[in-house]
Amino acid sequence: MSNPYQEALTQTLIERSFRERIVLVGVTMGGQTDEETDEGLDELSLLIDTAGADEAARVTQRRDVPDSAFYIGKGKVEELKEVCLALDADTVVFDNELTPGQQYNLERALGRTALDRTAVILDIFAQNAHTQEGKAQVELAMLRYRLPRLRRGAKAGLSQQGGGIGTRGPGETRLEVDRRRIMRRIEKLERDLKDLQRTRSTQRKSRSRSGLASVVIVGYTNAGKSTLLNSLTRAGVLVEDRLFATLDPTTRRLSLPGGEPVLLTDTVGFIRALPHGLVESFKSTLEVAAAADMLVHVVDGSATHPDQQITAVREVLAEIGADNVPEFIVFNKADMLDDHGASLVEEYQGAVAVSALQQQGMDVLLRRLSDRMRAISKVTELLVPFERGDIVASVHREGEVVSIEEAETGLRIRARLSEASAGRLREFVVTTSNSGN
Ligand SMILES: Nc1nc2c(ncn2[C@@H]2O[C@H](COP(=O)(O)OP(=O)(O)OP(=O)(O)O)[C@@H](O)[C@H]2O)c(=O)[nH]1
Ligand SMILES: [Mg+2]
Repeated sequence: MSNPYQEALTQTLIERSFRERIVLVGVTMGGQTDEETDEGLDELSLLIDTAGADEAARVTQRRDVPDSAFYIGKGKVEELKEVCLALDADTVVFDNELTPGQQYNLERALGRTALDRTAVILDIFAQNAHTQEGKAQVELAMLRYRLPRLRRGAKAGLSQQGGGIGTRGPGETRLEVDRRRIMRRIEKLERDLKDLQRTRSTQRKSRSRSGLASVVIVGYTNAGKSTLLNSLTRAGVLVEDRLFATLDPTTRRLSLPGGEPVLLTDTVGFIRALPHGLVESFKSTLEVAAAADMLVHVVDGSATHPDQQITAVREVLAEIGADNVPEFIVFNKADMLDDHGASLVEEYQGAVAVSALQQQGMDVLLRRLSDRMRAISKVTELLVPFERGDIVASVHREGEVVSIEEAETGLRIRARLSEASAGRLREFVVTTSNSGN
């Protein structure tokens, strides 16, 4: 990569966690249960494993509110230090988001790197970004995360505490220079990404001219989104039992039974409390979901709490403005379930259960998707002169007629038509409205 800053930043985070032994810290707040904290730590452990490090131990605490200086209590900080010493762990990772101040205080008190969940997710994203856009988005997210955390080197920071003479040395100046440089880089990345976004929206427009509807696969990370795209289209997208294996979107054409072909896109997965800065930086990738005609929401049916994953995904969808796009829920990994997903399908109206890996239930999925696509296609109103029986016939052939009534000058036909058909018949089109569903 051309930019030394990104390289250095990525490198720091990767080196920090690479094959390191890490102590996980979980805090159970007010209304939470210990079980929830444990489940959070299980997921953090998976994230850490994906980032290339190992869990050495877990330290937990129950609190009403986070301690402003250390997040956990001072006694807990001592305990944490002892655990780190005993296990020779040189990094601690909090499942909660730390403020830059808390992170700094913890590092000083523990003499070790203190990270939070966001830093681990950023690290994984940095390892998995491959396209120019993906890399730019990750770099932007990392810089935004690092900026408020910039310090003079730890040692300089300690010896120069207290202000006054000695604090305005070269260390301070370098910090300011670093800060300015990072800010300039952030602005440049924001500009570049805006350009890429413009290109993307132009591409989207030309696609909608092609008349193909856009179906976007969304879902919790590791739910099997890429496996589903592959098994439906032989796309050959990388599938791994790791979190965030996919960062860059892939689009393939998919033929639906008895319907028009659609464009099917696989994209980045979501996770509980996806860092806001990351969502913000990934706007251009996530936009495809907001602009979709239909979301195929893939859920890992074998997860401990599929409903919580659904909620987490819907929260991110709302954050990116995709919460009004029709959603089709697909419970995946049915092969792992005793009832093959029957109870989940019963609970979620209109959902289907499949095994993308074993290609089970794919025909039902395709039929249901085709039905849903027809139901959401737009209702076009046409006014066709009485003598144009040929046009009436082609409306019947190409679309689904909702109603026909006689008007003064001809037949008023309301029909669901593809954009392509509506385009061909445009001289007869009066209005187009979304029928919703
Ligand atoms: N048992 C079972 N495993 C599956 C199924 N579908 C996918 N998997 C496995 O689940 C893991 C994740 O699959 P992916 O397709 O990479 O999941 P993804 O949603 O694209 O994940 P990210 O891109 O990382 O967010 C892989 O190990 C797959 O082999 C399925 O139907 N049954
Ligand atoms: Mg994937």
